[in-house]
Amino acid sequence: MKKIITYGTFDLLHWGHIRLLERAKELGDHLTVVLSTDEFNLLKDKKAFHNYEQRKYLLEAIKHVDKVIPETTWDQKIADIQTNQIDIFVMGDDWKGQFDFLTPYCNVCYLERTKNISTTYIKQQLAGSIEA
Ligand code: C2G
Repeated sequence: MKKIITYGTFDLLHWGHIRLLERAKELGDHLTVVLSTDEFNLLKDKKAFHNYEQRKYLLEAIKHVDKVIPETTWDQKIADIQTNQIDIFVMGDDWKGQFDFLTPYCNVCYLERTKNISTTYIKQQLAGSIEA
């Protein structure tokens, strides 16, 4: 069984996220998503609209996703790869090069980021449409 892993906040789930998960799963047989906790998001300077449990619930409903576990630190990736016997680490190419240190432990694959959609864009559009 070829095992894939990816990381993220996945807030306000949109088709860019789904396309990433879909393409990641196509690389193997089992996809683990390591989901940023609300506390870890603070370290990423992110404030998710949906909390961890809500984001986890959404991800677990996606057919491409087999397992969701928490991301609590920047430093857990090597242990995650070893513990979960991962073959391929996948991230969008906005992270290109950032995780090459993982190549001794598994293949590292950066997939093209989907253009013209992001959680930030959604928030900005909604903010603009709602009267203050
Ligand atoms: N993504 C994408 N296309 C978009 C938006 C996001 O392919 N239009 C990808 C990102 O590249 C990432 C994944 O979807 O691989 C999740 O995106 P975020 O939730 O923004 O993840 P991020 O905050 O970058 O967290 O330790 C790694 C971090 O947890 C990554």
